[in-house]
Amino acid sequence: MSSSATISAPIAPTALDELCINTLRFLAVDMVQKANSGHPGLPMGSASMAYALWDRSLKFNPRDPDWPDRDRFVLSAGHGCALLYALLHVTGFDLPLEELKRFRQWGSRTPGHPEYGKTPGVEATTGPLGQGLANGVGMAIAEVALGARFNRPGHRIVDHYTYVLVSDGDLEEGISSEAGSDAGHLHLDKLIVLYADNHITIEGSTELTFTEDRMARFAAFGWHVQRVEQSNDVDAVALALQNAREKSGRPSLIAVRTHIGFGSPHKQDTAAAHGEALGVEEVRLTKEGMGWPVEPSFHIPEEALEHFRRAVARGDSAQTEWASRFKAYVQQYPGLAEEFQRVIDRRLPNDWDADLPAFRAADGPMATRVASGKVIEALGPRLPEIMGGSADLGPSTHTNIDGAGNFEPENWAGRNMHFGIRENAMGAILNGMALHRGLIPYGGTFFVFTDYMRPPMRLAAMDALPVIYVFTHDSIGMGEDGPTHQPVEQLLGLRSIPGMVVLRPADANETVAAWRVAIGRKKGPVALVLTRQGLPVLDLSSYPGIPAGVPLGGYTLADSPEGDRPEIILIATGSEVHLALEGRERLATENVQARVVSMPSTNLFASQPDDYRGKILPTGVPLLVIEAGASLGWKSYVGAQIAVISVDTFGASAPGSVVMQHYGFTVENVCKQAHAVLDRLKEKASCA
Ligand SMILES: Cc1ncc(C[n+]2csc(CCOP(=O)(O)OP(=O)(O)O)c2C)c(N)n1
Repeated sequence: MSSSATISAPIAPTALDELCINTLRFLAVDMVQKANSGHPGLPMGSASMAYALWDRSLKFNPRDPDWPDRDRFVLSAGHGCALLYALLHVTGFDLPLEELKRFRQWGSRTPGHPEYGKTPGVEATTGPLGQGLANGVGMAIAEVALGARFNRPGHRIVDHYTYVLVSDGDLEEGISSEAGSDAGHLHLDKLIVLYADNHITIEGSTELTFTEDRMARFAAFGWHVQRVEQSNDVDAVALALQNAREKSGRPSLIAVRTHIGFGSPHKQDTAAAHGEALGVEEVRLTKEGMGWPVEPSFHIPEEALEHFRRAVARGDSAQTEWASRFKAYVQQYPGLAEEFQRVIDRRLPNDWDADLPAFRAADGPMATRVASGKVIEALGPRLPEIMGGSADLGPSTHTNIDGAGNFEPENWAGRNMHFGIRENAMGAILNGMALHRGLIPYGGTFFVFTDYMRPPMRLAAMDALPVIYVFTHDSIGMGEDGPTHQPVEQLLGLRSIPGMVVLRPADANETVAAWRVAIGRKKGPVALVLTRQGLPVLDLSSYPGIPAGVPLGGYTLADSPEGDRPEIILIATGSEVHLALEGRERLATENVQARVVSMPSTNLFASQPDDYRGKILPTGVPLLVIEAGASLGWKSYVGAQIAVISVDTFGASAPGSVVMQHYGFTVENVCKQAHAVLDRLKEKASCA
């Protein structure tokens, strides 16, 4: 096969290379052993290929991990993070040895899987297998898109590679085919994937489950594929990397035959090396067998450290070289240079919202998906950093930017993306684009199909990424396609993701306001949940509270004549707001004075101060919630006689008992909360 090559140059690593590789191996071994938790096998087997990349190719500056033109490195097999932490420490990132000794402990910068934002040099949160690979595709897309926008002849200010290290599990996951197919189709030739082909997963040999020809699979996707037979052959890996960089028009997969738990006399090449500490005795035998001092642990030979730390000077000179190129660019193209800085800093231009429409009652009925499409049209020319599309539902999701061209191999300047019917990869690609910086990515599909992209949405929230989702056909109101296409529990599901802002606007004008929230949110994803069916337009002259109310999540859209003393409050979201308004009028004829609260975002409303929420939903006034979705979740509005001990944020990396304690799962807290409920009830009874 012309696109495949096997590289096995018979060159042994130099003594210094070997010393450095063993340093990485044993740092990882000691980290896992000290924590008595983690995955030593992959780091031991992949240390040599990671070393070949980090020592010979990777462009990075440990002293400025966020330098925009650095190469990206994503460890998709996040369970092997001890290797990444070892690399970050020895090459001089702000990750002291002390942190390596606190691997997987409470509050450390070395959590159980890499967490973006927690550790300098970690480019993406990884752990759910396959996601990191698709993140890499998104990063590579961002690189070529920004290159197309900003590079000029003789001035390449965006010019870097994206490297991803994957394991068997990454390639077994379906998302790897979605993302691999997309990357091949798009000719993303600056994406290079190293595959730790160690033939072992948790349940044993890959012979149990994973026997297809992976190389042929990626070659069929349009990738350039190479095989390195011996992972310890650093020069062969370096050569394969060089070949990959020189290959234009295709992303690269380099399958490297690694050995899980390399060097461990009883665990190498077995699943036993995968997910638990080697054990004191096995650590001793492994170290002895490889000529490594058994004590002290966390040993870093001076010679190795000195060699690794050259990365600091190398990074500094690479960045300095880039800075001088950027300086020349500033002189030649001052406007573009300013734009580049602006998008990298995620600053919005002053007039970004100047063309946003205000809809009138006469424009209705209008589906909120249609209104959203008009907003995207208005934003397109003023916000060149917005870029996105749909998972083959563009004509229904109204996600096209008019006149912005298709993003495709012949036109990386295009901003309309066609993700194909690949929702999971779409979500992860959007994350990669956001992680890269320089773009505001968005993606759309039918709301019910968010079930296919929940893993990347969860990670977008965890990483506080500014990704925008355009989800249409938002309820049973979408009609004929039936229950398979009618979302019911999806609203509740999305709202329950910590940090996810879900907005379900009631009409075209609330949709405009919702988009304002989405564009303005620099940290964290926003899901816009939109109707298929037409809805009346709430004219701003009759409902002037909309623009200020939507960002607060919930607001009084129509009040009772008594103002702050309604007899009942009707809370509604999205299309049901119109029903609430009708209900209010009918109730008035029956001498019941109701207030209508439109609540496009329960998440945003929950984050408002108590006094605001108390004003909108005064204590003691009965509530009627109207929403075409699961009721669970609204129970939090039922009253003061309930207390909940729950987990409403993400977890944290530390031993289980410590985490439980920090989150309030203690006898003391159980008693404290019980007393609080009883006291409140007593107080109520004595007032009665
Ligand atoms: C989506 C997902 N499913 C399951 C897991 C649990 N898991 C962690 S590693 C792993 C497979 C290990 O095999 P491999 O990917 O080859 O890694 P290695 O054994 O080489 O360390 C599994 C199933 C996960 N992290 N993500």
